[in-house]
Amino acid sequence: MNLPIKKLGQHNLAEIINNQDIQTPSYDRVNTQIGIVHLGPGAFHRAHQAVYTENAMNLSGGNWGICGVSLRSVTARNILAEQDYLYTLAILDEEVNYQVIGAIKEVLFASEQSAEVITRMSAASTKLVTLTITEKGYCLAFNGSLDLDNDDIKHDLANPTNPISAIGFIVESLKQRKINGVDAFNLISCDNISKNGEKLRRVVLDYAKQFDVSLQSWIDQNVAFPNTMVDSITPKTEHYTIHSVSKVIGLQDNWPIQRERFTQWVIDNNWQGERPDWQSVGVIFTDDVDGFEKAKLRLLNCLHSTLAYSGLLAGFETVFDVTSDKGFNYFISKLASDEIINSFAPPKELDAKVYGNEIIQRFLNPSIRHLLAQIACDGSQKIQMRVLPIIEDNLALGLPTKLLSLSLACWFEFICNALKEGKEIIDPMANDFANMPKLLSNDICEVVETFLSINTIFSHALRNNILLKVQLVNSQTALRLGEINKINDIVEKL
Ligand code: CS2
Repeated sequence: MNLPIKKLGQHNLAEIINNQDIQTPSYDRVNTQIGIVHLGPGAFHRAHQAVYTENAMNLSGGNWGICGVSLRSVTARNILAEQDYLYTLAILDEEVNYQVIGAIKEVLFASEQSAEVITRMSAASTKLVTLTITEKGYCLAFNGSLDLDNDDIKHDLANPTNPISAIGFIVESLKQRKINGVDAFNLISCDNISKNGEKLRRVVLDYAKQFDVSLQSWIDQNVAFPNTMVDSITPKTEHYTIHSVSKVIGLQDNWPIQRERFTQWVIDNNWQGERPDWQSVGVIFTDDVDGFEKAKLRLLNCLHSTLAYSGLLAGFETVFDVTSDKGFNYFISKLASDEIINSFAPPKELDAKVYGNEIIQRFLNPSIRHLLAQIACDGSQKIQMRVLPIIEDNLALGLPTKLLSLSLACWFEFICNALKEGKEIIDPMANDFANMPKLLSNDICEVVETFLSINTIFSHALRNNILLKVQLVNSQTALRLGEINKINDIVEKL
């Protein structure tokens, strides 16, 4: 049984691992202070932002230790606390590399430690608060404002000093900083949301306004909310990951992270404030985040969701499996070339067609076992960021939408099948779908109308667009009648 990666001084760690191919923290980890609080320290944070911060400290030092705040699950805190918050990053590509990450110095579980969370977020030493809380964590109403009917928001408005939402923790700690004369921290959203910083700013200000307009104004004047784009394919950790990584490093790591080699972080550069030396380790600071963000959300994430729902309908399990199928590869390649790459203005340094082809090659990484079921979660939120904006833009520009409609119809059919088969639907709207009996209808026009009637997902314009309706009905009919495994035949007949 391997020694646990536990409370070891870093020199012990490097000596014990004794393998120059495995990088370990080279900064003075023991004496590095916490300068960042991250809300939602899940797999993606630990594979992406924490690694950039680790590399920045290895290169340039600085008190940029991370305090992770788990809002939903106590697992992260319990497992990582047992190993001094150290974990291994496994980069799986043509060659495999391992790096022990020490950037996370503490993890708190918000439900049990809310006072400690606010103390940490209110401390002058905390310069940045970063977030990966998924689309639903922003508690967005359909018009982009704060959803005041959201259960977590209602709780926090009634219990502001003992919040449960990310927004509640952010505003309460900013209030404490204002009262104590401590400068505000800056907020960096790292979620797959278009204009993520602007959306975060809107809900934070809306929430603060419910209490105190002077606090709202202080936040508006003192907190930066840069937009960002984040990218690295990061499958969830599985048992085989724990076993294989622990065997390689010779220590028991109960929560390593696996990721592809490709990684990208693009941050709006129009803000002041302290930050780790991210720029020196590859983070792109630019004034055109919008171009990078659209390229990534509309190509990688739209193709991901398309493969998730169509691939699961066809019985595939992973991104590699379904992308290796010629018919499905043809479908997403045609979707990208015919209906996505002309729907947005890419940044000047990026060729959209080349970028799209490179993404499909990334999906064909045989070392990455990325479960379609993981991508299929939260579809009601994700399609609003990665599919519907393309349909809206293409309809407005007179560009084709039939393959986008097929992608959307695959999600419809995925939900309908799950309801019929009594399978769990992992989605904030799961209960809503279960209370829509017309989704079980054999009349596909009725099914499409029922989905389009959901006004927290579909705009009035989309709901009443005849062309889209016809394309959705044709697509879902083809899915029900045709052989989904011959998706290229369906694509050609549409
Ligand atoms: C995926 C993303 O689960 C999903 O929705 O599409 O997590 C995707 O792996 C990342 O955005 C890649 O950067």
